[in-house]
Amino acid sequence: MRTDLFDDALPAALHGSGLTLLRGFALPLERALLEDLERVTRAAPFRHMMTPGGQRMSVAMTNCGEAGWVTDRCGYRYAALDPESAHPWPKMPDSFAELGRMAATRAGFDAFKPDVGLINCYVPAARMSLHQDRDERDFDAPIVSVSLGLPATFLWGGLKRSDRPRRLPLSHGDVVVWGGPARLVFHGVAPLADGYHETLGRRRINLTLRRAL
Ligand code: MD3
Ligand code: FE
Repeated sequence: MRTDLFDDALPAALHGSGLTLLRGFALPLERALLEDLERVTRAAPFRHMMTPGGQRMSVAMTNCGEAGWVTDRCGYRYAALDPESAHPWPKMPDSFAELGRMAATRAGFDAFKPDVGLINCYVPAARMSLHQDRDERDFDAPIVSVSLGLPATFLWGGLKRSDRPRRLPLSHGDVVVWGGPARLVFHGVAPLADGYHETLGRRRINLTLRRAL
């Protein structure tokens, strides 16, 4: 039995799931997004954070906006200051906020105003294990995710960690809106396959736009 979600099975699985897949939605904004990404990461460089259990994450992260998602030996939280610099995180670029708003509107969420942009950087073999995003204040707001660079296999689970995840391929420019019943599902990213992307090189960047505070 096939359990992956390439083309044919996907539309049916998406129906009523709360997940809206917008293939290529970020492409018209590619230049602005990459320029703004460069500005943010110059002010707040990618870093490998530590999980509360003491593991160094294979994904490097940074943030922009009113606060940033951080993890260290004390736990996970949103923090107003970048712990590396003790300065506020860089301002959320208009291109990010506008893309988040437009994608959320397409998915049926009006007036989405993200206050945090978490930026993940994957190199080949980097991965993110199954988890829920539950450090945000309001689960009624969706999370908008923007994939850039190398393709990845996104793992889309259920409300229990033990639910077998579906595999959803995501590539450069794809945008996903997770809301309603999809907001608290377990999810992750399979180890990144090696490759080279013409604008981002040997990396995948994922931007998540959130209403966290
Ligand atoms: C489903 N990032 O940063 S984005 C994360 O590709 C994270 O870097 C992955 O999971 C990445 O927390 C996946 C897609 C995503 C983001 C948030 C979600 C899926 C989600 C929140 C709830 C349900
Ligand atoms: Fe997540």
